[in-house]
Amino acid sequence: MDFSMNEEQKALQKMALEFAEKEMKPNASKYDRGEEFPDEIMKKAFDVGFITCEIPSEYGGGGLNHLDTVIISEELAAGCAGMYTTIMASSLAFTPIILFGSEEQKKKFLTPFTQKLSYASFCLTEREAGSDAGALKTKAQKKGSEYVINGSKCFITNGGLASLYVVFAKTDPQKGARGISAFIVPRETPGLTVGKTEDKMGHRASNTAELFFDDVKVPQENLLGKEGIGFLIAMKTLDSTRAPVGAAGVGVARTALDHAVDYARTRTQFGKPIALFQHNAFKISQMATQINAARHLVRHAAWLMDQEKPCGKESAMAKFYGSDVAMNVTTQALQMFGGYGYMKDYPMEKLMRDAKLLQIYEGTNEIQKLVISREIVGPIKKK
Ligand code: COS
Repeated sequence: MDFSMNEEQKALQKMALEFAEKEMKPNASKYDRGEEFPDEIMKKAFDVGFITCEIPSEYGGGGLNHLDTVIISEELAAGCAGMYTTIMASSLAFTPIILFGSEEQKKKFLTPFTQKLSYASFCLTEREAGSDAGALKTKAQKKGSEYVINGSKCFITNGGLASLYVVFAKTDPQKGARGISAFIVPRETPGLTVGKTEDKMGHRASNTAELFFDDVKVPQENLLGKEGIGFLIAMKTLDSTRAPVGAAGVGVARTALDHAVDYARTRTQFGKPIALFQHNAFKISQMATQINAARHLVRHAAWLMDQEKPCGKESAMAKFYGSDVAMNVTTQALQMFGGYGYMKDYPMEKLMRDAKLLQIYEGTNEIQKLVISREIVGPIKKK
């Protein structure tokens, strides 16, 4: 086993860390408070290639593998989880095209993202179909050489800004999950409208919106793969994008621990720095150990993907453990700050709010546990 990073990965990590320190951290609070979209930072993120880092190089992207991506994800989320979400949400929408798109679709739909800053959205979730993704109700009816899409989607990251949407819809409602298909829908398509922008607890520098599809017509060339494999496309995509969410958890937790250690070294109570109290020393050790364990799970899942080995269980483990560590560490670290941790003048409360969403999006942690247990237990015949 070799846990060391190669020279390229070290350079990537350095670049992402410097970007997070210089561009993200100093501006994180401003964009969070105003729930403002960080246009300026995203322009810079585009220029250095983060937004298109996963698009294969033949279409103009960075062509990074999964291990590279989780290394970057940790650094960017350590800078600001909201901005990280904006950057990586486009990758979530690129992934189904990368995995299942034809050569023509990849050229036509991925290349423009590498030439000019724009965003993409992955549109699976609906009001009545969150964890139960197979129950989605948006329909796509074949009429001649077109599909006509009707329905709505919610909680769509980049939803209000995207120039391209990957939309999951039922082409055969009788067939349940096997009746779902995936479509590439450009923003300017008539009938596609953006609804309410959500006012969120955390990740406030990211845009989350509702979408409506009212007789939205797309040519049959925009179908990804073939009819009926939409659910498989969504699941394969999520298998490959969940480890980066775990990595984001590691990044958020790491920043919280760094602040807590700095504070504990300098804050004096009862005549000595609070880091010298055994209670805090134990907390610091536990937080650091959890962060290390989460990072290993994340990198192992990414490594499996790069080897094209099965990784559904490991990706789910990386996602749920990494985000649980973020929640636990931010809560413990805030507690060490006492009253100061609760105040908006300090970075701790934002980190704790941001950690929460990592336990929910890209599949709740309860869904991750279901995925893991199903693989361990295997099929059971009901009596
Ligand atoms: N890879 C390949 N195929 C998969 C798969 C995977 N990871 N997961 C499921 N499938 C296949 C199954 O093998 C099954 O195929 P068959 O119909 O050929 O038997 C089909 O998909 C249906 O699977 P299953 O019966 O397990 O579906 P369920 O409705 O029970 O749901 C979960 C499965 C819960 C895992 C799924 O609904 C899920 O991931 N939900 C969370 C959605 C989510 O993450 N939303 C976040 C929004 S995106 S930000």
